[in-house]
Amino acid sequence: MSDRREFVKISLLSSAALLSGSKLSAQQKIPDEKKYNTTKGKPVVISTWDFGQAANAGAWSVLEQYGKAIDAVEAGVKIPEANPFNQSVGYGGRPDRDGRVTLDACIMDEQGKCGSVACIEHIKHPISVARMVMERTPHVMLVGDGALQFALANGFKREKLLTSQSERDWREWLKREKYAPQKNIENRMPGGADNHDTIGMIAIDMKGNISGACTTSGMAYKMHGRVGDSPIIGAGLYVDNEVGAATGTGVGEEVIRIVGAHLIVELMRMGLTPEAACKRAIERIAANNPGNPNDIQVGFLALNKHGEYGAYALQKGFSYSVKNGHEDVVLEAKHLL
Ligand code: SD4
Repeated sequence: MSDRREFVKISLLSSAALLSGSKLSAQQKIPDEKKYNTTKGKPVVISTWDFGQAANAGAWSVLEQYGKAIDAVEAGVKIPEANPFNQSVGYGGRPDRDGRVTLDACIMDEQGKCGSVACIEHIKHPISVARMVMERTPHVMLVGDGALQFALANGFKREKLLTSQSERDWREWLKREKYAPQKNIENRMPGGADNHDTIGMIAIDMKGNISGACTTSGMAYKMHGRVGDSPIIGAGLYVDNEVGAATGTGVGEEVIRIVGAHLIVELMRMGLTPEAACKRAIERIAANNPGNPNDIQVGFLALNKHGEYGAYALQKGFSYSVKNGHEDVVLEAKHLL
């Protein structure tokens, strides 16, 4: 079966499952100002990039049925994880320079509980493994073979994640790049946002609780074993139920250097708006790269306890998706350069 036909089949099955599992009628699902208390901005889900819009729809189907934010963000990011045409997340992700698809993911809930997997292979939904690390182990993070063993022991299926398209692209890259990892390879790929980047997602549920998830295949053609910011709590994602949450996308090494998501949450705690906090973090990244800020891209996205959201990027081109009771939009982030 072709990749596309397989994905269409999976999508139809998932929609059917969602519909059959739904307890509310279609009419009750229509957003309603009172029901969703939209003046307070809840519930709301935001995520990185324009492909976040499809993921937000998955999260929304949980939120609108009074589901928990943690369930919403997991359900939401599983959508790009399962999409073989998204070559930066999960199944179909671009491999490392050795041709191996290695995935990074983390999740964090309203109680500050968190779980993470890094450099995990052969598992289509690393976000669900991360959640299981959070819920069934005394640890926060499992990596590589240990993460795979844990997943297999807990019922996850071993699958081939390298699609024919991603394998073809990798073989082409090998001819041109002579096996040397590039700092910001995704910006040189044609085709726009579909061709790059992590999904980071944050949601507030009807009760006002906040959770987040972040999942990626990481920088394309990275060295084997390289881990970016996305599975690192505090760098790629951070949630504090009293304040808000933040996530990001782009060159993970730069995000780790400033512990980006945690920095943004702390700036919001001090009173900055989500956008101002993201901007301040981006300015630090620019300051860390005085010679060559044009070689890198980082975008941050944040949500505060009141449901106010904002984003900021180093360079033009970072989009993010927002869904709440009165809007379902893709927005362009402001940028520094
Ligand atoms: C990483 N931040 O692995 C992730 C991937 C990404 O642009 O967003 N790349 O560094």
